Formats: sequence, structure tokens, C-alpha cells
Amino acid sequence: MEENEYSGYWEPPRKRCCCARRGTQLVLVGLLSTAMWAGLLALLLLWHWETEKNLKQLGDSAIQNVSRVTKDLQNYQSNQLAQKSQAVRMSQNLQELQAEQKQMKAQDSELSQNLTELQEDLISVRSQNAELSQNLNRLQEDLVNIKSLGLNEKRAASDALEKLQGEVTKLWIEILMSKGTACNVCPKDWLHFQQKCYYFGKGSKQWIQARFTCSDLGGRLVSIHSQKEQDFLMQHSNKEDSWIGLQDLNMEGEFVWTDGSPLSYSNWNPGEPNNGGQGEDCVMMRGSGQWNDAFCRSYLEAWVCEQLATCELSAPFASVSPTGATPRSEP
Ligand code: MMA
Ligand code: CA
Repeated sequence: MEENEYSGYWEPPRKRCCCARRGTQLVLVGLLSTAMWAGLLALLLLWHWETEKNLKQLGDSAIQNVSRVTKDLQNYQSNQLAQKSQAVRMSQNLQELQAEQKQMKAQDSELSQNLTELQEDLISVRSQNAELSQNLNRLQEDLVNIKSLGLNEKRAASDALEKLQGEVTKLWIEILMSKGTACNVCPKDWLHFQQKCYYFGKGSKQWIQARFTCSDLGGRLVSIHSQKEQDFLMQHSNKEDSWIGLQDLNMEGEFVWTDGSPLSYSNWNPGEPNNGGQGEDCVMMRGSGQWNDAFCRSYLEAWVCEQLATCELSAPFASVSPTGATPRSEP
């Protein structure tokens, strides 16, 4: 191909050696520019890779930060909720406290009012105290009097009742005996004589102790109404001084049997009753069998009890007297 045709415009002809050098130069330039481009590209790639790495790190740390912040936010929100509910509770408590305070104030004023009233009462009570204790003393005296009155009345009533029961029992026994019933049943260790049973007690006793012991045994201190009865007692008394149921405790010189029966028979020792010494209101039967009024608090070694014998009834009235007394076993 012609150079003229190729360049499109006219150029003066060149030497051959110059053309070769110029080709080499071109190649070199090309190579150089290629190398430059390659270097540039490598730099770009390096920069891109580095940037991408940095971006990735940034992204990771951002994600971490976001999750941390989210967590913190959640914590903060829950804390806030808790604080809110605590605040609500506290305000409720405050209201309750205020209400209580109000109530306490009201109570306080009421209490102080009551205290004032109590103090006034105390003053009036104190002023009444002396009067009351005086009244109390008077009442106690009255009570003692009433009690003693009551006791005396009770004793009189029970004596009368005992006497009445004895009479009814005697009548009942007489009726039964008139119909042929045997009335001679006595408890163990009691001796039978006529319509009565006798217990000869041994052991040191004052008259009143002997009386209570006879009562505990279901009987009473003996009353003596005939010489035969006196003789029977003498047979069994072992010639010892023994308490019997005669006394003049209520009225000096008026001797009565403890069962209320009249003094229809007596067997006084000559010169008795003499109410000797410090006063003698209780009667003993001496070893000789004769009676003596003696000091009631003296101790005698023997005492005699009696009770009515019970009747042998066929069933269904077996061994029952109107007093309900049934034969007793060991005294
Ligand atoms: C004692 C006493 C009296 C009794 C006389 C009789 C000294 O007193 O038993 O009751 O009357 O004796 O001498
Ligand atoms: Ca006497």
C-alpha cells in the first residue's frame, strides 16, 4: 500500500531507518501504556477490595451496635414500665397512708376526749370510793347476819323434817308389823333391839364429832326411852363413858334428843345435870350406865348410834322403809 494513500495527505518521503525506530517506539509506548493501565487497574482493584473489606467491617459493627442499642432500648423500656408501676404503687400507698393518717387523727381526738372523760370519771369514782367502801362494810356485816339467820333457819327446818320422817317411818313400821311383817333387819355390825339397830362406836371423839360420825353411818346418836333400852345399852357398852344424843345447847337446862323425840325417860347420875365447870351441854352415859351432862369438847372413847330397823318385805318392796333406808354394810 502506498503511504500517500494511507495518510490521506501529502508527506515528504522518509528514510527507512526512521520508520523502524518509530515502530519500536510505538510498541514501547503501547507496552508502557498497557503496563500503566494494568497498574492502574490493579490499584483500583486493591482499593476496591480494601474498601469492600472496610465496608463489611463497618456493616458488622453497625449491626452489633444496632442490636446493642435495641437491647438497651428494651431494657430502658422495661425499666420505665417497672418505674411507672412502682410510681403507681407508691402513689396508692401514699393515698392509703394519708387516709390512715386522717383516721388516726380522728381516733386521736376521740381518744383524748375519752381520756378526759375517764379522768373526770376517775375523779368522781375516787370521791365515791370512800362512800362505797363504807357501804360495802355495812353490806358485809348485813351478809354475815343474814347468813347466820339462814343457817339457823335451815337447821331448824332440817331438824323438823328429820323428826317428821322419823315419825312417818315409825308409823309405817307399826302398820307393817300389825300385818305380821318382821321389822328387825339391821346393817352389818349393828345390833338389833326392839325396832331399832345400835352401833357401838369406839375411838376418841368430841360430842359433835360423834354426832357427825353417826350421821355418816346412816344413823344418829342414840336416844333412850325406856329402862329396857337402857339395860340393853349397858349390856353392850363395855362399861365405857359413851356419848349419847341428849343435849341442852339451845337453852340451858332444856334437854332434847337429837332425833327431836321428847325426854320421856331419864337415868341421871345423882346430882346431875349440874352444868359444872365451864358449862356442860352434852350428855354422856357413864360406865355405870348413869347419865351426866359434860363439856361438849371433851373427848370420850365411845359413842352409840341408832337407826330404825328395816322391814323384811316380799318383792317388789324388799327391805324398803318410807325413809328409803336400806340395810347398810360396813360402817
Ligand atoms: C366432873 C364432871 C362433871 C360432873 C362432876 C360430878 C368435876 O366434874 O364429870 O360433869 O358433874 O364430875 O362430880
Ligand atoms: Ca355434869
